[in-house]
Formats: sequence, C-alpha cells, structure tokens
Amino acid sequence: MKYQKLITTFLLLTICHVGVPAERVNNPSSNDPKATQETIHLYRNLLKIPSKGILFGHQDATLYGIGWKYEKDRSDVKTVCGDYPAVYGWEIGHIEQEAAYSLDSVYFSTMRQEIIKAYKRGGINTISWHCDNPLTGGNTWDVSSKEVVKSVLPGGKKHALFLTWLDRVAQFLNSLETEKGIKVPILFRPYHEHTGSWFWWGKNLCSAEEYKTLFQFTVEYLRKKEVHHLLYTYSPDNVSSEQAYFERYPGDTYVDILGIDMYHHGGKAQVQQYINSIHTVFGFLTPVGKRLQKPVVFSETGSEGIPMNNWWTEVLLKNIEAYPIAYVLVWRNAYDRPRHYFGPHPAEHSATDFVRFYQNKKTLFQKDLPAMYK
Ligand code: BMA
Repeated sequence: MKYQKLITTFLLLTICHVGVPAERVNNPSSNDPKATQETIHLYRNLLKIPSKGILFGHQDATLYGIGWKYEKDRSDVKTVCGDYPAVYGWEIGHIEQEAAYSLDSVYFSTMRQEIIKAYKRGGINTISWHCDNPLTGGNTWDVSSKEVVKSVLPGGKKHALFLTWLDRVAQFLNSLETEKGIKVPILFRPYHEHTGSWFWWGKNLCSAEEYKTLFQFTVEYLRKKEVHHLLYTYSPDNVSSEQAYFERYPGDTYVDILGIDMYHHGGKAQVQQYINSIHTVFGFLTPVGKRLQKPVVFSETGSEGIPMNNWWTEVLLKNIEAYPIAYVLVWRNAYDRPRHYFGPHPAEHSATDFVRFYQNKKTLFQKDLPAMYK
C-alpha cells in the first residue's frame, strides 16, 4: 500500500504536467501524428527561439515593395538593413476560386517559387487565407449574413462547394515542395482575427461552437488530403483578457501555435493604447504558452505609414523584448498604395531606426537564423 502510494506520487510528479499529454512533456511535438520531420523540427526550434531572440517577419517581403514588383531577390527590408527577414508572410485569398493570382494580385506560381526560395534560405513561411464568402458570393469582408459558417459545415448548403475550396487549398499547400521532394513547412493561419467582426467567420457572424467546428473540420480535412507539413496557428485580433482569447479556441489538439494580430492604430496619439495591449496580451499568453508548450507569436502587427520615426526601437522592440515571442511579423508594403505600408523602405522616415532595430541583439533576421529544420 505504502509503495503503491509512493509509486503513484512519483509518476504524478514525473509525468503529469498540467495541460500537456504526458508523452509530450519531454518531447514536445506538433499535433499531426503524420507531420513531416522538417515540420516537427520547426515546431521544436520555434519553442527554443526565444532563448536567442525574436525573429522578424514581413508580409510579401520578396514579391513587391514601395515602387517595385517582382524583382529578383529584392526585399524592402533587405534594401534598408542588408538582410532578409527571418519570417515571410504570404496570403492565398482567391486560391479557392482557382484563380491564377491572389486578391493582392500576386501570381500563385510566383508565390510558390518565393516560398520555396525562402525555405532554402533557412527562413520560415506563414500563410493566411482571406477566403471569399461562400454563401453570398461576396469577398472575405462580406459580413451581410450570419449563416455563412453554418452553411459550410457538414449538412450545410454550401458544404460541398466549400470542400472544393479546401481541395484547392490542399493542392496549393501540397505543391510547396522542393525538387528533392521536401514539403516546405508552413505556419498556416486560417480564419484569423475572428474576435473581430470584419470577416465572415468573425465573432458576431457565428457562434463559438460554429467557429471551433470550422477550424477543427479544416484541420481534419486537410490531414485527410495528406497535408502534413502545417503548423496551425490560432490568431485572434486584439483581446483584453485570456478568457476572451480562448473563448473560440478550437482546442490544444488542433492548434500548434498561439498567435495574436494587434495593430497600432490612431498614430502617435494612441501609442500608449497599443503598448498597453502588448503587455496585456503577452502578459497572459506567456505562462499559457509555457504550460501548453506551444510557441507564442506576434502573427501580425505594425502601424500603417509608421507614425513615429523611432517606432521600431521605442515602440515595438522596447515593449516586446521581455516576452518569449518566437516571431513578430509586420504587414505588407503595397506596391500600388503608397500609404499602405508597415515595413521600412529606403528614404522612409523610420529607416534609420529600423537599422538600429536590426542591429539590436534581440532581433533575429536571416543571417541570425539557426537551422530551423533539423
Ligand atoms: C489587408 C490589406 C488588404 C489586403 C489584405 C489581404 O490588411 O493589406 O489590402 O488585401 O490585407 O492581404
């Protein structure tokens, strides 16, 4: 009896780790039992990155920037600091329509090449999906109906259509492959910013259960389509509490990475608000990420037009550096909208500060990247 008690206590102390299945405690892994080796390595290395610093990412980095599009190996970040970002964001809206190019007018064939090139440089790729509205035929921002999520779930009237859309997503993801046959691991971030109500899967447009089912169904369906090189990223928009963050969480076994999308709106006048949000969110995400052994990322941020010339060091870096965040990604520098930029570019007023941000030991770019796939 005494021994039994001792053994039970020992087992509890060694293998029980609240929230994490016992077998994962010493061997953290992503959720897909068939995940490729490179994907598992990426997951483990993302968990380790915060001991070195925070990776820097830029959306559509090598596709276009201010005043250019499709120029070989060019990137606004690289022009400013001499180095590529470590993380590359890409957007596949309109892949579901079998279109040749995305909603941001980028050919999918070109995007595919750039994703493979980024992987070969040792970089990390993350993909979002501004999917059209399958019920109304409108775009991703068409929030005129509250029936959309329901309509795509099993039994819904757009379910069959939606499966064809997911098939196209699967096909594109499976085409991200090197000539050696290695599938490029992707941090896939579907149905993002769902705590807001500007996309058809947003908070006021569906119930929490419907949202969770949509996310879970997508994960399971893509696995059935033999997509095993994804790390699923959950990225709500700015929330003020842990409870709000997890209200629509699909579950630990569906989510690999905990993200947050949070922008600095309102220019200099609202900088304190942004800073406060950073501390609130990473304040509660830090212990959760540790407990669940899931990387925590700043999946989208920035301030359109960068309102302060010391924004990079004094606003962003200063406020995120204390947190174990694997990466921070800023949104795109649109080639066709001169004010719609979030990254640096030459002659832009924050460019000097961006170089200081780059030089800081805490920020990690291409040249600082350890091997992420081994
Ligand atoms: C938004 C804007 C849009 C773009 C969309 C998807 O934030 O940049 O212009 O179409 O992201 O990339």
